[in-house]
Amino acid sequence: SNKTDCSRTGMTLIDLNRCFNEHLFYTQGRLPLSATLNDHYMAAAYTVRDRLLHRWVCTVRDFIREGVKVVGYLSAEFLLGPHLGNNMINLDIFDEVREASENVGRNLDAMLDHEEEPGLGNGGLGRLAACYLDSLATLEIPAIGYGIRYEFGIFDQEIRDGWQVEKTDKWLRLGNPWEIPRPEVTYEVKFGGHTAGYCDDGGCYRSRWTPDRVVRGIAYDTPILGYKVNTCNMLRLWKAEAVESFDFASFNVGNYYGAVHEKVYSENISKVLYPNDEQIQGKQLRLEQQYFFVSCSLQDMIRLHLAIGKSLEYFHEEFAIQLNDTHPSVAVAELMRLLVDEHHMDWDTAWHVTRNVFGYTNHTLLPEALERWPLRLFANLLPRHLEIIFEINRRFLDEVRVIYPDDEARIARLSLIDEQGERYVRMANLACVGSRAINGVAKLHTELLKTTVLKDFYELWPEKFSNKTNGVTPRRWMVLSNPGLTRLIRSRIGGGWIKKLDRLKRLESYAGDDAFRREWQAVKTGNKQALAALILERTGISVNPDSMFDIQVKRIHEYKRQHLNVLHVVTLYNRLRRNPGLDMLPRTVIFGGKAAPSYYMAKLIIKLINSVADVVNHDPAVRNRLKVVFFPDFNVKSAQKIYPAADLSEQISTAGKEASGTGNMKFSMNGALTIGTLDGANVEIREEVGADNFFLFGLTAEEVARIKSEGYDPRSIYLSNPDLREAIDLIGSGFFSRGDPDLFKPLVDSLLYQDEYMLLADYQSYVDCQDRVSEAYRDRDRWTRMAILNVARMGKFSSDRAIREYCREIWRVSPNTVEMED
Ligand code: DL6
Repeated sequence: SNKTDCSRTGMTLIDLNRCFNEHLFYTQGRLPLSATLNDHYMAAAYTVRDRLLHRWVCTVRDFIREGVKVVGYLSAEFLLGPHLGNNMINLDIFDEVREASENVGRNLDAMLDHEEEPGLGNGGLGRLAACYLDSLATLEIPAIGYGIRYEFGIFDQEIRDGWQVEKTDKWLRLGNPWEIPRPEVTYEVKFGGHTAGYCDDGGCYRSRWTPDRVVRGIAYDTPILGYKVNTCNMLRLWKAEAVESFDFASFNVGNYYGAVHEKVYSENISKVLYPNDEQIQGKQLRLEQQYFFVSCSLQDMIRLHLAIGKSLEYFHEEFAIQLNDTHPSVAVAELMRLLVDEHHMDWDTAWHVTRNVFGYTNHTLLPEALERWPLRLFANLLPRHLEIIFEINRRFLDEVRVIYPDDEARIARLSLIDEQGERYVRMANLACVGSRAINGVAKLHTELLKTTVLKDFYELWPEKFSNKTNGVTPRRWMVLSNPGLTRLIRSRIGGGWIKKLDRLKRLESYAGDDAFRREWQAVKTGNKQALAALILERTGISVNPDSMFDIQVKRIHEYKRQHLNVLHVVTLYNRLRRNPGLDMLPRTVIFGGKAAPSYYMAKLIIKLINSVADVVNHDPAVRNRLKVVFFPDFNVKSAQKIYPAADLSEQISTAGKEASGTGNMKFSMNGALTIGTLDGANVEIREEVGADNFFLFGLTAEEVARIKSEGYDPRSIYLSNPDLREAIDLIGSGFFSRGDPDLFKPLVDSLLYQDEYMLLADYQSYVDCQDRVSEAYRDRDRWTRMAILNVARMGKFSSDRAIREYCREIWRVSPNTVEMED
């Protein structure tokens, strides 16, 4: 019978209790008395997972039965964060599972804390992919996320003597109850070797690729359930294995190491996530990773397509594939190879399919983050793809020449190959040429793309370009992480906003309501107390929950300007030293974020924060009016505790550098006010919440560009601003480095003699703005009113809105309601 036994996945407390105990016994092999925290966590996870799988099989059944168009989201990163709590929310069984846990004598929060998070991403780009999976499922859009099952995700960060130390993230150590290995879903991926031409039976000239290495990709599937719907999509991650895991020929001649070499070599591909954010390293293994997961994913989509009995000519009608940045952009050449070489399609038809199936999202304007691969490296690893890229380029440039005859400079810029000096394959150009749609991730970012890095492509194909401002999921970033606020909002306007975030607007009328404001403040205070306890546990620093929590958490990067925030801290400290009796608003300035292991300046900024913290926190003259904290190992799990506790959100990048930002949205949704520049999505946040409810400072992107072009001189600003000079000189003097003036010299010199990110130009405006922040915070009712209005006006920044736009304007897909069979 295809009837599902309902009680097996029932949603009542009785069903959950029974299921929990059964998993404890039959899955973990434990009696209640001997069960460890991990056993309980696993039993809870499997209990929840059963309910996901029930919905999953129904969703997959519909994929096949309905022949619906499916989104394939290709991303080298998915920064999912812990699953248990989120799945409980989406199944709407949070309270029941809490009770079932208590019934076996285990506190749910301890289990939630115990869960290892899959940190398969660096920051914004990977977390965005995770939010989008949540929204796709919630909006009942058939979708598959494709990526890499890194054995080690983003490193764990420890702080020793103020410095970042990286530790391997062994997230799979205790097993992963959320994934289903699919050993029968595997594909072979070829590397290296050479190509040779031949004539096929029909007399067509073709190219045959003889690789010198073949690796196998194995699928591991994670169910992704939508909020209060039956749609349960999947995230399919590929693990690399050797095709032949043991070379008996080598073993038989006594070469044990030779025998396992292939296995080790192959498995390396999915071993570890590259920890660079907005910075490329150009390592061959990285290109191997990209090609490996792209090839497996395209082969998988082609297999699914053929399984429903359709011809590959219609592939683009059944799938819409999104390239999350250029990391998967080799897909353009790989799809052409699969269609032409393996499925014997003619070039023009294959190109028509390819150009109509892909969309490309750009996530950065920073030149150092634009991917390009040395031609030699590319040719050695993917010789057939290079041939295909040359052919695409030849045809493309012929078209360009017709439109822009004699404009050789433009042709050189548009070419897929960079020919100045050493030759490179330009991955953004490949993505643009091979995609039907190109988008940026915030209004300003999209405009800057059109006028700077992708200007030539915009002039060529303006119709391909659109903006899709990022969004974040309110399920994880409000309901799960801020239960107090969720409860309070529900008490006034119900829960409809969780799926239709625009409905938060209804809170506006409570901004002037005294009782509501008191309750609001109580929620915030509770969240701050919880964070204070966590800070004490992680750093030994005790902070005062009555002080203003001023927070900057994000990757450490010079363009994000954590050191501008430090300059403000030192300025406040100098004021206190100068005037010990100063009536200063007490502030706790909290930083968190990882630095790429090879990014020296970013690591030095972490050391600077910790060094300043050490001095300020121990100076008796400060009398708790200023505290500085570096929160170690910022990740999704800690983020869920940090955003809800913030009063002030620091979004202070140099205008024109941050593509969008998504932390800015999470803070604001949790009732923090923003101090920020007109950069990325800050511009739109300010538009939505109103200029009066946003602390704006700094140069605009246009001013930054103009001043740069006219010749920027940071030293003259330093010389003419006594407070700035005092702050920089104190750092440079060795005051924060036990008398060593050399420690922070590279940072100080980079500010004084280069200041690429124009901290000095924005310093005074920032400090003045911070003074206005302090003033506003003193009037607690005014502040709370502003915070309520911020939350009420965050509707636009739900990832549901963003995904609806992608569905309508790029993917042309529609929802499919999944019915459960019972
Ligand atoms: O779009 C998601 C996120 C943006 O919010 C950030 O502003 C942007 O910095 C980030 N970009 C990257 C770039 N990585 N690459 N390439 O992470 O994307």
